[in-house]
Amino acid sequence: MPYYERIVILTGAGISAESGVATFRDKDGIWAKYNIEDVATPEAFARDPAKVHAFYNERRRAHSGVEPNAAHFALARLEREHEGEVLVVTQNIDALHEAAGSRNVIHMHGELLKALCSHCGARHPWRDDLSIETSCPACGLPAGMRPDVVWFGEMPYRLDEIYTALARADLFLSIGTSGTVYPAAGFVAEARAAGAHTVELNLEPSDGAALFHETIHGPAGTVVPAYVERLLR
Ligand code: BJW
Repeated sequence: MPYYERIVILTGAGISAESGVATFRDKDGIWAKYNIEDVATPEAFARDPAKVHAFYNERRRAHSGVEPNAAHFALARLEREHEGEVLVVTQNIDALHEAAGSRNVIHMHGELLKALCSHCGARHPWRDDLSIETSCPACGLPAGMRPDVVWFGEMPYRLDEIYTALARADLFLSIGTSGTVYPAAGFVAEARAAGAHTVELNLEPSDGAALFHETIHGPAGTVVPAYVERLLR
């Protein structure tokens, strides 16, 4: 295994599957039970905020019982022990990378344990249920609090930083993502065009599997620790 100086790792729902967090597009995934148009667009929130709050309240409650798995811990170990740069860009809104010890993490689709005030733009750590009656702790106005997540049609967070990191990366790993949601699905092409070696680690070939130099298929909790071990050796 060559030495890589700047590693960018994209993670998706599959890395948290073995922690008991549902994925989106697997046969028993979230989108098999809910319509995207009902719960994951700004239009849905404007039309029926109570339904959208109920969806995220349930996921926030479920989050309190979940723990990182071997894949999250392996990435935290990589950040700790690798001499070069390691950046995790996650599409996940759970807090499992941080719980495992990763520090250099970008949540491009937001965070379940934060709330965002649509009146004043303030962000707050949030563990309780949200409702249309919830007032913003900063501006005091009711009816504007929403989960701090990125819905379809909204701009993902910190894209400038992500594209800068992709342009400098010499290794790009994609872990546990179906490669169906943009712009994340386009990151492999960006990194590859900039000269990075690209590797997919996923349970099965993703939609974009052909774009990677290398593909490793299996559960994240097994293949990620093994890959990290090889990188650090
Ligand atoms: C395992 C495993 C195990 C299982 N081990 N692996 C047409 C073309 C191109 C783009 C578009 C288009 N039409 C619309 C768009 C844009 C749209 C988009 O991409 N749509 C596509 C569906 C086509 N994108 C957007 O709107 C984004 N914004 C944007 O583009 O802004 C630019 C812009 C804005 C405005 C104007 C103009 C431009 C925003 C996307 C937001 C996505 N939001 C969600 C919800 C977030 C909050 C929440 O969690 O509720 O993000 S949707 C959902 O999908 C969530 C995820 O982060 C995201 C990706 O899912 P992920 O992680 O890949 O999960 P799965 O379930 O799909 O895959 C899991 C994988 O794991 C599978 O492969 C399994 O095999 C594997 N797996 N167990 C390893 N144990």
